[in-house]
Amino acid sequence: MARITLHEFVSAHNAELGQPFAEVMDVLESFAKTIQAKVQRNGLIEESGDSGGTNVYGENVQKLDAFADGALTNALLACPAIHAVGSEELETPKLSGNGTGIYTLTHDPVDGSSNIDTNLPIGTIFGLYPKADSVLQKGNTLVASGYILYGPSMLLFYAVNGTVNGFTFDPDRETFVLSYENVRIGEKKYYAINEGNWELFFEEEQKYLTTIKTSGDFTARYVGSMVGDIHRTLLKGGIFIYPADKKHESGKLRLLYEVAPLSFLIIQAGGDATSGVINPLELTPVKHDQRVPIAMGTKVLVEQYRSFSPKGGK
Ligand code: AHM
Ligand code: MG
Repeated sequence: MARITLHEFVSAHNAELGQPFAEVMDVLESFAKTIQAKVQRNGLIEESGDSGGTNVYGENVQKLDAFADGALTNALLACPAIHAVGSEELETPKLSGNGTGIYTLTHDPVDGSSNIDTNLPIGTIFGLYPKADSVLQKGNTLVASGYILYGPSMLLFYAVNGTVNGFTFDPDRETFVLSYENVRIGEKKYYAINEGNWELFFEEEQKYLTTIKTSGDFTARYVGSMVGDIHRTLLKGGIFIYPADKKHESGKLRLLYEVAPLSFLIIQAGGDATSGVINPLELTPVKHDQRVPIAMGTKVLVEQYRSFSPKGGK
């Protein structure tokens, strides 16, 4: 029997969220296909390489970042279910003005940009919030969140109502089909952190890392694309960390676009997340590009990490 498609799954299992939620998921599916088509032609098409421009953080913008940001933001603004869109690449959030929207969606259109040119996994991260006066909402108000992973196969995972389900793009049917049902976080002990920053790490971080490494129980894995690292952490288990350090007092990753949506998903899959020693979903962003330190993974490993009293969180 043919596997259930994402569209069919949403109608059957998220019916209580009605047509607006189904519309948003349709937009995300369509966007994923557009980006996958570009990613597969990386180096062959115009949207390859560095754009020569910089974003609001002064970082280099890859052509794919700029293309993906426009494609997703515009598709969302045209969706009746959407009230506002915030994006990692946008200076300020955009309002749809359609009068029917009940959701705000935040996205990082292409996360892991430094991996685009080397054909390594990259991703899209999204968080779906109820409409509010501001996009600056606590992660605890998320209705749903998820990611698209552009890897050897394309995957879409999302969390809603306490469950996480994963879908694989089937090129024959040209649609996502259910491949990971009711995902619970794995139990392996992988750790993912950019240890190239060792000299910048605070003492607490160094003590923690020395402890887990001398235990002999852990294996290091680091893609450098958060979606790739979180996907492995979800399926296999482990801990992903991007801490505050002496150079980056709030870490690198953005609360609204990366940290809150992926923390929400990992927690719904039975894991845990911490910003310093604070739950990242309890933090109200003070600005849309706010960065926070983050560790997320299995409950046991996050608890162990927290016991070292890492810095940061506000
Ligand atoms: P980006 O949004 O500019 O792609 O940056 C975010 C990425 C994450 O995907 C990843 O976890 C992190 O940056 C890696 O940073 P580093 O190269 O400092 O290890
Ligand atoms: Mg990013």
